[in-house]
Amino acid sequence: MTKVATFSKNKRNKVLDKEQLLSDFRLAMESRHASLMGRKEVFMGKAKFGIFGDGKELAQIAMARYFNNGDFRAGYYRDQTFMFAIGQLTIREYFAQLYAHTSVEAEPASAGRLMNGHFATRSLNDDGTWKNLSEMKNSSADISPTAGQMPKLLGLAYASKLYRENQGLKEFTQFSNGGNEVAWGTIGNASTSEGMFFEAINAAGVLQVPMIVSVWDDGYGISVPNEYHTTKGSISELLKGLQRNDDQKGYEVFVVKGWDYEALDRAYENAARIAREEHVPVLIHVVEVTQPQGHSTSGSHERYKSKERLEWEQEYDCLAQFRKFLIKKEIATAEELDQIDQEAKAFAKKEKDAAWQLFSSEIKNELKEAVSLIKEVAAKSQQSQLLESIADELSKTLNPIRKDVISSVRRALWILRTEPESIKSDLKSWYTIQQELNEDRYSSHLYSQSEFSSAKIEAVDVEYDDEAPLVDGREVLQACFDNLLETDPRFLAFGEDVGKIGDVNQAFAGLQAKYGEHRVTDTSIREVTIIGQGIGAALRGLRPMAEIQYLDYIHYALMTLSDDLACLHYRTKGGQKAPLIVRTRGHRLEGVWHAGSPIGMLLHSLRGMLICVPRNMTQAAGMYNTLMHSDEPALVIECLNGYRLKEKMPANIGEYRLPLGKPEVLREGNDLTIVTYGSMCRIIEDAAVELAQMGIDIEIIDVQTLLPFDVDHSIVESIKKTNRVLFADEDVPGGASAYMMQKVVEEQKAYYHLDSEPATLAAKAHRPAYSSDGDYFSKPSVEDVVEKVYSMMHEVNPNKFPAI
Ligand SMILES: Cc1ncc(C[n+]2csc(CCOP(=O)(O)OP(=O)(O)O)c2C)c(N)n1
Ligand SMILES: [Mg+2]
Repeated sequence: MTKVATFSKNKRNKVLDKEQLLSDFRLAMESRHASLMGRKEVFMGKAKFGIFGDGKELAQIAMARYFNNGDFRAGYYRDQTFMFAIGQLTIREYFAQLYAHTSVEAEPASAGRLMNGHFATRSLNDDGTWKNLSEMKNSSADISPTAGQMPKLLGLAYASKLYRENQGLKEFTQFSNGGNEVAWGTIGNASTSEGMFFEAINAAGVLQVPMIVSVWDDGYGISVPNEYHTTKGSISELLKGLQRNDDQKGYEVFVVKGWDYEALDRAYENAARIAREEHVPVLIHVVEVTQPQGHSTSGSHERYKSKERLEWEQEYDCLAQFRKFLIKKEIATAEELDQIDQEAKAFAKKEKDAAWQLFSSEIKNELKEAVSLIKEVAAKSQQSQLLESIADELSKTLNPIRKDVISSVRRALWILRTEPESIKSDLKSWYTIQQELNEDRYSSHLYSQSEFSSAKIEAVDVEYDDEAPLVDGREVLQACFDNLLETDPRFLAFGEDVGKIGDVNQAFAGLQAKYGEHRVTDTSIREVTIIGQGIGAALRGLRPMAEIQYLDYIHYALMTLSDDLACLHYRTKGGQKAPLIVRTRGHRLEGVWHAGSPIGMLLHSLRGMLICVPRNMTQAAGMYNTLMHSDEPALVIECLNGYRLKEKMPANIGEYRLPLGKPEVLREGNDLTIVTYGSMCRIIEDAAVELAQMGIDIEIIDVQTLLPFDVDHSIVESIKKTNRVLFADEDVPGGASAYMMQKVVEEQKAYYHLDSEPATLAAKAHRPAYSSDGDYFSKPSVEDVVEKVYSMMHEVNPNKFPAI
């Protein structure tokens, strides 16, 4: 693929450099042919779906020219030309993704896990350690939800501000060269209607970070024209108020046509200088962009674009205009450009064919092996005809995929179910090996597989002096955070009210004064970009703690946590990590929006993150210490009602590390096991006292972390003793209590040790009502726990425990 050389300043002033222009033309044509061929591949059945970057070539070539080593992109599915131009995507890799090639070497962005047009560079070495990001051109890993790239874009730009202004970070040259890096965002015109676009745009203006956002405006979002999307039909008109002036900080806003090569070059050169040198954000509204093949392979744009519009799109196709421009300026003749076009087409085809060959030959080999193994076994089987026909049908599959191969083998094994092991053992062991390979291809890397995995962090016990003072819980956290700020310059905390007052419960009290505003920082009220700020900073080697003030407000951020952070490591097959700690507080306190415990919702949407539910601040601090040694993203939910409860101050506050996925037995007992977490621990401990007086001796287990969950299967050991279990929490019925029941009864096979039905006790299905009575009648109380346990014991022995 042709590399684009950088314009030197002097050359640029001459405006046109023949070699450069023709190399840009060649690259643009290669990218265009890749788009045209990509669509055909889908229609021929060689790929499932395609979405392409045709029509955006010129603007992306201009953007790439000013994209330096250390810079980051956060964009969307139209950016193939940009990725080609920065040398981080080859046409062969581009087609490998279209076909879903599962090899990291062939498809480094996602190893076939994402549909085409989802770009990413690999920030990590195979062992999970960081590469030198300052020496690379970087792209964060794309996601499909429109505008979903915006929150992390803010964080990628924010990291430059920290690296420039925080002197303690100067040594981290692997991630930054004095904060000179720009974060480049791209977004479609229609996607700017999303809330997170506006939130990120506003936050970048407030923070004054080097973020350049390009809007590729083709006038449509699939079939819907701009008048439905944007006030005044123009995002730059709408956002005029961003423009900085002599008195006020703000943005630079540029509007430029997507087919005007010279104007694009000027716009991007200026934008890069302003953002890089001055740390001022820039919005570039690229207008008059076309979409020659329509939105994607599902549907055609003739359905919604007028004849006039389609004609205009042909005339103003940026490549047609570029061609006219090159001829007019006598850079090349039409014949010379035709020649380049033909060469570009031939090159794109050669690379496409090579990608197909590599992708399909792997599967064809597997198919051949499977066919010959099935035929071998058919020769010895009673069911040879049936097996032969499976093998024949498989061998005739046009464009076979893995599913064809594996499902045939599985069906052959069904047929062989009554036949002796000896005749089918080769087929079976081949199948086992393939399933292991497929597990790696399609299901690996949900969590860290490196030495920094939380599972590999050595635990250190908490220690106390004889005279350990009793302090408020929040002071234990404060001592923990003080130590983290002192010992790790990469650690920083931010969120609403986290800075000056040290969070609403004062666990950071005094720490901004001690460590400065770059370490402990207030933010505006903008949950999703607080998380994005953390993701972006973590992608660039920092160790941020982003705070969501109350668990009930996490819904605003849930999309980004789920679609971006939780699946980042999985969707890049270990190519990127963002070890962000999300700190929040929840469970019972007061009313609908300060007492929530929607833990099931989090467990279901955040696989890929760790979810820690400490019962007190000592446990929480031990978790934070562990997390800071690991490279996994985590959510820690502290107990809202625990900050003023007294705890003993640990002697080794900076050293002790709580192992994750290890429940703790809070009370030993013989009659029934209660499995719980968080604020419910104290309710159940109080209930245990009452139950003991009734002659019922319960065992209480605090699971401590829900993801991971009891990795050693210790809970079933308790049930082997008590033969009864109750899963109790404050979530809705069937929420996290159901999750725990599945983990223990099914996965740990507690079923075989139960003498009573496994039971759950949760809060009411509605949100908790206000005030203490609201809490009492909404959340499980001591009386609820006592009566639930008693009723279970009554069923066992009605004489000893007569009905209440
Ligand atoms: C949150 C979300 N809603 C809907 C979609 C489906 N969708 C994919 S692309 C698209 C239109 C985007 O238009 P625009 O932002 O103008 O980008 P373009 O494709 O025109 O470049 C829609 C609605 C999505 N991906 N994400
Ligand atoms: Mg659009």
